[in-house]
Amino acid sequence: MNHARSHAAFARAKELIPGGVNSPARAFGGVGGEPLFFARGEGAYLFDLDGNRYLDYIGSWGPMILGHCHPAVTAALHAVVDRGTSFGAPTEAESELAQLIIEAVPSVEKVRLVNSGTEATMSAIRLARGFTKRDVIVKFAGNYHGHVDSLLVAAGSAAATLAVPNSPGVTPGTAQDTLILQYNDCTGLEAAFAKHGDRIAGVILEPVVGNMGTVIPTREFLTALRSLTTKHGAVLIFDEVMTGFRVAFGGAQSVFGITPDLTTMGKIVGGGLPVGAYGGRRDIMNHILPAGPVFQAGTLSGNPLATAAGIATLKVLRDENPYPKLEQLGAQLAAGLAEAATKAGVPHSVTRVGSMLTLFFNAVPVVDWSSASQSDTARFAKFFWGLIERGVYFPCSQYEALFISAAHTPDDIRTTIAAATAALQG
Ligand code: KE4
Repeated sequence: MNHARSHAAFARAKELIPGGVNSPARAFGGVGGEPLFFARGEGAYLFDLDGNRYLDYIGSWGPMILGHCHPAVTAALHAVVDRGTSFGAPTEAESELAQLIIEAVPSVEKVRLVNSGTEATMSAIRLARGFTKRDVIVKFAGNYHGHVDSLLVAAGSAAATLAVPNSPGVTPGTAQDTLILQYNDCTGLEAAFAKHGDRIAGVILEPVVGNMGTVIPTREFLTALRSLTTKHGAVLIFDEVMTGFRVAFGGAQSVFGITPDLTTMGKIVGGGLPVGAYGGRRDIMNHILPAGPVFQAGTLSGNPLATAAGIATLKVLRDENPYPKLEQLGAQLAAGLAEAATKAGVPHSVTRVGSMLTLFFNAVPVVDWSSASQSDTARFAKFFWGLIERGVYFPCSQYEALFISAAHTPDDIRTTIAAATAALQG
């Protein structure tokens, strides 16, 4: 495949933008080589600058659950763009999107719209601290919640010791109020609450992890989270930026039947435009300015174009219910990838919830970061490029989930499995 125009575009971008990309996830750091530059998307497909067509399994890292250029979304944008792109004043569209979110996610009684998943999680953490008047936030290794200073941290020296920064620019003072535990570790969770329970403002987690590859919580873990946070008066925050409207219309909380106190959202809720949201219990949300004292603001929050795309997307999901189809396509792809890896004699496991899944090049069951991090990333990189050469675009890291859209077909899945089989034999 010819990638000459992507190569030239990358050379130019590197002179203008740090690393030539506006988000490191796009830089192909996990697979080597240079990132592809794209010209357009259409349904399940992306087209790069050199005209190569790919079946797209990144879907903009989750938002494009309907596929690219869904007619309802593009029509909604055309209908509003001539009325003005931003007013910095309330519009009815914001209440319409808020109502759609509240009707879809029962634990959300009130919701605030922001511009990204990071803003949503940053605000939810500040709110949990303001509501409880406590400082400590618990997170889990391998969970990513955006580039929030207090969550860009590494585990302390031993379990249940407070964290240290894992990025320059994050101060020890910021990191010291964060506790990192192991995902699916009920014992560690109980020990942390026993030691710090009266200081824990909130616990934030991905209720299905996508950011170490797809990792599924045990029922015991989710039950322990809910009971311990309730017992100690800590806020349980489900970061559903990725899982919201992805694994089900009501998010992971509707799949597992666990009710968090706050939920953060992003990606799909904006239909590909910049929307984040955080919402939950009315008594907590009413602490947010101007209803309450906890500060949070944003010039473009609830932007008319972004809310139009979000409303159109959620209405299609609500009224056309593509989830049974997404479940079938997900099961078909997961089985096909597992069969291809078995045929190739490659140690692997596949984890999946609905239309988000991961093929781990790993002989052990992946249940947390310590098992995920044993994956064979070199083999993944070879597999990734073998798929690119066959017109299939998987996430450019072993530690990301792939996403199937409602625009994919069973034939697309068969094509993908054939490409994976060939790539693994190569
Ligand atoms: P954004 O600020 O990127 O909109 O959302 C941050 C975020 C928060 N919570 C979860 C569970 C997330 O997955 C994310 C962002 N996900 C990454 C990819 N796994 C976005 C890709 C990127 O960083 O470019």
